[in-house]
Amino acid sequence: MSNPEKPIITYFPIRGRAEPIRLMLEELDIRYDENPVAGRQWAKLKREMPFGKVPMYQDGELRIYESHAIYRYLARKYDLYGSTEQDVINCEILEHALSDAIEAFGRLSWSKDFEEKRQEFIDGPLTSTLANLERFINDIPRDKDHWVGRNLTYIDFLGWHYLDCTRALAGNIVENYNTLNHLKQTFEARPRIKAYLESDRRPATITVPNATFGGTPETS
Ligand SMILES: N[C@@H](CCC(=O)N[C@@H](CS)C(=O)NCC(=O)O)C(=O)O
Repeated sequence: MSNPEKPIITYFPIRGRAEPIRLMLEELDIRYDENPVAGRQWAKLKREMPFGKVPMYQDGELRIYESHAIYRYLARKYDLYGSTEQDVINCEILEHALSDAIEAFGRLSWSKDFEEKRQEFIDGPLTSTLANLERFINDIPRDKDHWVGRNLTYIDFLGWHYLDCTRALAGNIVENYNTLNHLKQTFEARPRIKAYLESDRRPATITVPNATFGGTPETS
């Protein structure tokens, strides 16, 4: 049965783990509501969340917790999970690799020694992650405009989000990686994605105080 209600994203008013969800809904042209969590409201809501965390995604009767369960739900529902077994496997490999990479970014962003650790992070984990991603995707079946296979998958969204986050730390570092840079540019040129990036629907804050910056790819 079709769902006449708009899905609802419950999350802090930042990009963070909800951003790939927003990007997918925007590209699919699905209208959604945001339930931004703020201040004291969080203490109450936290007790209602099974793992004390957000995002939560509501789609009709469904309440989905855990960001990756949400990404995969959207991928299954909207055919963004690859069209061959090899594509599905590559999607899941990249999903986990990107998740590790973004967790490391988050840990650094929260760190009290952010400024001291920043360059070390760029020269170490960030550079090796970008090189590994570039090498891996150059080796798997895909066309030049997609991370995996020949069609859009949820990895195009997770991958772009990760590459976009690197700008806050390391400016144009992605430009050193031809394949990643091409994927980034192709993705952000998609008309609905471009419109979203330029809209005020997009939270200005990436994740946490040390890694905040606003604007669109064109301006920041
Ligand atoms: N494994 C969870 C982690 C979620 C998570 O850490 N959420 C953070 C925001 S990004 C949160 O709710 N923090 C508030 C808290 O822990 O009180 C997921 O992927 O959804």
